[in-house]
Amino acid sequence: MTIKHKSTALLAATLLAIGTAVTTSAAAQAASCPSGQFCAWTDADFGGQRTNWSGDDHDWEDPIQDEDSSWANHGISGPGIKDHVQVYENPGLAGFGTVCLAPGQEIASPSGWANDSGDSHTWKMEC
Ligand SMILES: [Ca+2]
Ligand SMILES: [Ca+2]
Repeated sequence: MTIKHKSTALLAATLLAIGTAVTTSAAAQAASCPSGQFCAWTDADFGGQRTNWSGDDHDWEDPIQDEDSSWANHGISGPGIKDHVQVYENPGLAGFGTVCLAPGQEIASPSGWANDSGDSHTWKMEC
């Protein structure tokens, strides 16, 4: 009886450990971006170097300037809150918009010329 309990506890602990490992691994694959912030990475699939902002930035700097290849909007959403993020190809919110992310949206790989184009971004009400 005691042995059975022990082995059940051991099994449960093992499953728990496996579950934790899987969760950690999955989290590493998805976008790791602080709550309330907009994040951009120099590589696709949220790889390379990350830059993150809570507000606007009208003049991106190294390493993200013209190197952005994946993006995540982890901004706080709610009525009357600017919770969308628009990225522009030039500093000062100028030129073409490259990517625009709804709240919670993550873009793992760039489409076409949006890759390595960003120079500024702003939070806005909608895309
Ligand atoms: Ca890049
Ligand atoms: Ca640019």
